[in-house]
Amino acid sequence: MTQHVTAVATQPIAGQKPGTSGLRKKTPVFMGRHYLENFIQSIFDVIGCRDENGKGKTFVLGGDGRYFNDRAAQVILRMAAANGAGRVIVGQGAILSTPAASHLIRLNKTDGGIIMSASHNPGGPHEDWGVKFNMANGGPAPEAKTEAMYQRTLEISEYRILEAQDVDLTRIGRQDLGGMIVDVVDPVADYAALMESLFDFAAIRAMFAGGFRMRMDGMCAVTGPYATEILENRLGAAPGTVVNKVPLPDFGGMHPDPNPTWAQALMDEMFADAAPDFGAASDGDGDRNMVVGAGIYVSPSDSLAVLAANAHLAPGYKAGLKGIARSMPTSAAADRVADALGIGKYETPTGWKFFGNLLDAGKATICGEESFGTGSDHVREKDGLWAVLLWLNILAVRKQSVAEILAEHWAKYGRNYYSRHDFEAIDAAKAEAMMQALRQALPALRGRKFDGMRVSTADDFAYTDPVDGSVSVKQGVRVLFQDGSRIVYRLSGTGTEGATLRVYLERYAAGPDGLDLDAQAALTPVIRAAHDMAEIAAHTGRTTPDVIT
Ligand code: VG1
Ligand code: CO
Repeated sequence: MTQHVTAVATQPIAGQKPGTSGLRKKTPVFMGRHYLENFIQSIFDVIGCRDENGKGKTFVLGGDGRYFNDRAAQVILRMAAANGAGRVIVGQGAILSTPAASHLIRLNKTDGGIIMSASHNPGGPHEDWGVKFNMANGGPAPEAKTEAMYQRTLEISEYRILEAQDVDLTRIGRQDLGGMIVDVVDPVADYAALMESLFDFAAIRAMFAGGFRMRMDGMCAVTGPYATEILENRLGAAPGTVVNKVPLPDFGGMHPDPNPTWAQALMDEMFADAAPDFGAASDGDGDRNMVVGAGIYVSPSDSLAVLAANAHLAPGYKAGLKGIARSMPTSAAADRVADALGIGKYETPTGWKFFGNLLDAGKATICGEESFGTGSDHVREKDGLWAVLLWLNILAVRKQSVAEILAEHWAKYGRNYYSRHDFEAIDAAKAEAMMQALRQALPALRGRKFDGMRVSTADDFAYTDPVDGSVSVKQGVRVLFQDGSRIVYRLSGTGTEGATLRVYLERYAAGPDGLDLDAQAALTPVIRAAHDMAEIAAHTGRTTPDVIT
């Protein structure tokens, strides 16, 4: 077929700088003239669509089903063809959860993939849209690559696009797009097979058959089809276990961020009389998870620690773990497990891209973030359903409730009380000024007392990757106290409006007493210290957080 490639003249557009996880903007911004095209061309310019022998590369394409994904997918396909790519594997309906995309990239030994998602940010014509590139290992592009893409957006003068009709993304099978192969695949099948290879489906099936009840909230985002196939069809969970299971372009108006604030309905059900045994929710693109037991919320930091301590109970991890990695703001609960197991522990900056090297090098097997993200070396993204299934596998083997498992965990390791307080949509300049003032105050903080707690060290977290030596600075201000308590301050890198200040609070209780307090109550002095030290009210005008997790 003759190619009709148009080179469209364009100009750099300011602000196309990827954040913690790709480029996220308001949907109308992305729909603006040349906006998507400039960024996609910049990705292709940095990654290249042909290998050194001139052979077209293979990419994966999919997204969380949000508004504009369908049209963006057609643009991306036409641009991939025009830039010389040989083949693109697309999820049917342009749907792929982020972990499923990561798996397809690896399974098919492709050259990477493009994921259309703004993850936990709301979707719709007036909400958020986003896109990111994952490398051939299945993981988010490292900072050096995203920075190169950003630099490219600042000098771009044209993009290449094929003149062609839309590809039929509803039809599974092979199609041609100007000489490029487009393979439309079932978004769920390969991912479900991967899960079956890791977990004891027979044991989980027996647990459901024995009357175990679960609620899974898909939040009208991408997880629904995956959860329905795996939990209801393959594991025999009661029909209706998965709710809000159809991905909608606006997520049904829900905010697909699985935390106690935004997954309120699930929380209410899990704390009511006759609550199910286990509850879970996932985010827009299926990489996050919140897990809840009957009458008990599991903080993500604790979930990571419990999963790491019990992973050997699942077939995929029976040989044990090589190491555990957590993002810096995540509590040290996982470190205690690593110490007890005598394996490596790693502390990385926020964002899954920093785990990739540790996983590739075989230094870590399980990774986690306090922001409801857990995953392992089975893919190179965090994986919401994976965490839910590992919990189910552990529950099936231990035959205990979530509450009992947590109580035993804390009795053994002590408890890291933990919470994150978010102050949203703050004036960006004010938030920056607060962080700046805090950084300047760091040297003078050491030895000072707040609420009876003395500061032992205070710094601005910098990370040197142990595998490739790359350095990432200014990753969050952290203040450690002599009693083991800790406060971390950082600004979100995924928002699209103003600034979000995240304050991470932690306090350790060794036990045996004081292990079952309410987290906010246990953290009261740390919360007060956090406000005093950073003068949050004076800088931002805020005294109470918008979201508490
Ligand atoms: C947030 C979380 C971070 C997570 C990132 C992407 O980033 O804090 O832990 O990796 O979102 O998650 P930030 O910069 O806003 O704090 V997802 O599920 O939105 O891709
Ligand atoms: Co996500």
